[in-house]
Amino acid sequence: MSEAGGGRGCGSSVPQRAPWSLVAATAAFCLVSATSVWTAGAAPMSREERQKLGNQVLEMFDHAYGNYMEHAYPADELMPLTCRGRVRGQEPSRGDVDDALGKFSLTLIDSLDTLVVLNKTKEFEDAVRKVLRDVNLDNDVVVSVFETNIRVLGGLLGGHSLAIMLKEKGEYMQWYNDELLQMAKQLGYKLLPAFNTTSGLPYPRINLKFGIRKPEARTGTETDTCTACAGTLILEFAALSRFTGATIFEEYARKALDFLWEKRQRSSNLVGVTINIHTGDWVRKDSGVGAGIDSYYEYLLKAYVLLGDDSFLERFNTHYDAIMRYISQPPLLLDVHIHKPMLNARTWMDALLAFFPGLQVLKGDIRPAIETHEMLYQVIKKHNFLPEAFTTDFRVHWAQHPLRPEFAESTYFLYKATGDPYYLEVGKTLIENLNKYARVPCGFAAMKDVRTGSHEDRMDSFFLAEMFKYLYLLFADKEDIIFDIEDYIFTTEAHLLPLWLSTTNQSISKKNTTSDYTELDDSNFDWTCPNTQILFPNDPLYAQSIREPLKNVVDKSCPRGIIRVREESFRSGAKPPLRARDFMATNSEHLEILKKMGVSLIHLKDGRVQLVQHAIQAASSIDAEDGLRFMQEMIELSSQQQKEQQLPPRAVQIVSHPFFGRVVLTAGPAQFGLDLSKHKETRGFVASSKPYNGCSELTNPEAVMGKIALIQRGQCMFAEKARNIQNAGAIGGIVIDDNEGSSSDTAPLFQMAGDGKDTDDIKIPMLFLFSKEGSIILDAIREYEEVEVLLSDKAKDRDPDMESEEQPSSENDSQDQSAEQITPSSQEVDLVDQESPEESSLNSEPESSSPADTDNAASVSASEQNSNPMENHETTSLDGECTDLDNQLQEQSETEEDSNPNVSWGKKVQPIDSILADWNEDIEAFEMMEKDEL
Ligand code: DMJ
Repeated sequence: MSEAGGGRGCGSSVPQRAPWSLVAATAAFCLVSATSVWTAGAAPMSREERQKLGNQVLEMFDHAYGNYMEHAYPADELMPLTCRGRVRGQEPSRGDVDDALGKFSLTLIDSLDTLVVLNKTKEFEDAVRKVLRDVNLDNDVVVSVFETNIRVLGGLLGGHSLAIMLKEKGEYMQWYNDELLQMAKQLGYKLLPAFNTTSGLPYPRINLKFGIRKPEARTGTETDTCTACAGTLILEFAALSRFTGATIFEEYARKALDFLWEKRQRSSNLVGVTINIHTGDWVRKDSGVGAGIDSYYEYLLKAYVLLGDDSFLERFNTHYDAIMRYISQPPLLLDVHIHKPMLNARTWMDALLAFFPGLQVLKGDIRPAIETHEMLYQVIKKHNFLPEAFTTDFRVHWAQHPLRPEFAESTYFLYKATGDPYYLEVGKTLIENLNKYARVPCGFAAMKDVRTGSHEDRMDSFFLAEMFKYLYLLFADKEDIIFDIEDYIFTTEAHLLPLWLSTTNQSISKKNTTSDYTELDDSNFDWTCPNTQILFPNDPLYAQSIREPLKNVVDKSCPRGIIRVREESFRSGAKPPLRARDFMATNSEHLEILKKMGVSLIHLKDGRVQLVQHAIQAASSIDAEDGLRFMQEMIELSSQQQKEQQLPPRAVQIVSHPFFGRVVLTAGPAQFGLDLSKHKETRGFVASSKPYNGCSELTNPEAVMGKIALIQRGQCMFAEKARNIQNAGAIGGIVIDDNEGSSSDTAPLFQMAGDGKDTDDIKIPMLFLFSKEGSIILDAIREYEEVEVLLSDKAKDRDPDMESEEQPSSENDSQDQSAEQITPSSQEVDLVDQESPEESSLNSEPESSSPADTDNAASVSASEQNSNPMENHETTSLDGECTDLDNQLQEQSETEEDSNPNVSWGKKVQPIDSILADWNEDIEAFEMMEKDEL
């Protein structure tokens, strides 16, 4: 590793070459010889094993890239379950996520520099030729400015950077004449109209052909953008300017950054998630380091590294100080309000923040990086992947996982910083999980639900741009890479830009830059570039000693005490504030505390209680703030509970050749028949019923006997179909949506309801698949005839045995059937088979209704019998032990189901619905109040 002598961060004068010359190997600079001092702790990994893992990464990359090139190219992305390209407009819209797709062979461009890092120079040369030959940047398609910048502009620039490096070496790319750079410049000019705002913040979207605001453009009416969207341009734009000499790009990106800096909340030094691009007002005033903000911070620090401009470091350090003061609650990183930074804005974290430990390594703040990374790793160990969001007590909040690379990125940087082989083992686990759970015959599929192991037909381009780079580099030695990685900086999409750009075409670097600072606050440099002696006081077990106290933080998590520990100690001596989850309406002490906080309890005529807060009635401003937080926690708690009470989806896993369990489809459950969450899975070959709609006695009972019958949705009740296939001897049924093109990727799942009568006679399990997932099975039958599936609540782990397993009998079903109880749940249900899925959504978010409280007070309603919504969960004992929350939630939902035994025609039996409606009103009232206050 290079020491980057003369690095600005350690206090020398203005850099002659690169300000920090590590960066691609980030921590190397600050933590020079950590790897060489390693002597104890986790067992060192032999060179042989590291090479083996590196080769495994190469093989996985070939599987992902090869399938993309064979089955999807020139489309933007591969759909790994249906093994074809995702072409925008030809698939049901997935909303914003599709804005990354510009019909410009996104995955190929995003993969360019990965090919070089992985030593696939020949393939790189071919790929560059294909980009030059096939890619059109002038499509009539509206794309995200942010995504196009980081993935396409970044991809082209990364490709160019390594193309010129290879050319200089004299073997490959000898024909190359800056063609990728010319494309990048063309794209840069296409993005510039987005900056035509008075603020200088870019519009979030642009039409590649028509720009913005012309009628043909179909975009330009947006008023808001996310902070990361406006603040993640400087590396690519500055590189483009410096490579080409066209200064306009760097100027525009700087202007946007200057504006964001001006708009930071001055007392907290934090920024919100969303900003109005015309007025500069914060639209969302919550602030964290994950979704919506993440790479804004990343680019401030990296802009300093790449461009050597002190003002970026100063800004970063100011924000970092605020992050560590308010958002960092080690090992957690929790969003807060920018105006009230002591107030948590959420009780959950998103997966994007997993990049932050890596950035902390670059900053040189290793301890919290180790802590947060360890916490994240434990969440991964629990769920195999990092769910998109998880709660402060580490339960799943959003269950999907689109193969994000952020955790691998942080793992790589922490390994570079500490040399601790523990991080190699972490990387090994990531590789194993990807192969075990995400690998499908045609690539790697995103996880739709980490709990069930079901897949989404999606392989995002960042998986190739980032994941394979970081994993390969983790196990590589210097000599395994054909160039010096330390001469480059990673963009947020892991594209490589050469550090020599810092001294090229510098003319614009000072122009138009607003900075409040003339002098740097040198004390910040202590943080920025810590002395290795301090970080590793000759202690090779340094990282381990930080991880040790966190060893069981996830398993032993208990909600109480995790949130805001810092705040509680901050008021040492004082009684900790009342938490919403502890509140009991019958506890007189609690009522007294409520009063002090300005919260009053109103008994409504219908038997419910309502909580209303008037800050002005609080005993003190601290009590008022506690009250505000209490109300907010109540609201969070309620919406969290709603989510937890939703019945999780089920899984249909294809286990026969050549799938061997690799394809897992998300299925909706039924309110009748065998409950797969309580019983073992059902496994069997599939057969189509005749008639296919299953609405009358089957004419092909011999074909479905002992098998899992496929039935088409429509014409009659779900229960009727189930009875008909059961009578024909089927051991299970899969209803396939007749709505062509429907998919669980785009439509919310629902439960199949009974027919309003007694359905105890239905003993077999029934699952619902949308048409796209259903056609994966139908296609498989066409191709392989014999297709065996497993119906379960969670996909079975794949192992080599699955490939050789005999077809099991369905004996488990017959044993279980007698014990089967129909448990109508309090979920939204699809009562009528012909109803459209959208009308009855299992996952739909509550709609807001008009504010109930004209006093601008926050109000919260709950059923009186359940005035402590978490009462059933509150099992934290005094000595800090917790019982298993998941089990309790399960128990709770079972109790609720039992007390709600009837599901009847045309009526959603959901007392919870009315409660929810009240809560929604209250949320809005609460938000209004907050707005007024601010
Ligand atoms: C990538 O496209 C980039 O890393 C971006 O900054 C946010 N995260 C995605 C992958 O998760």
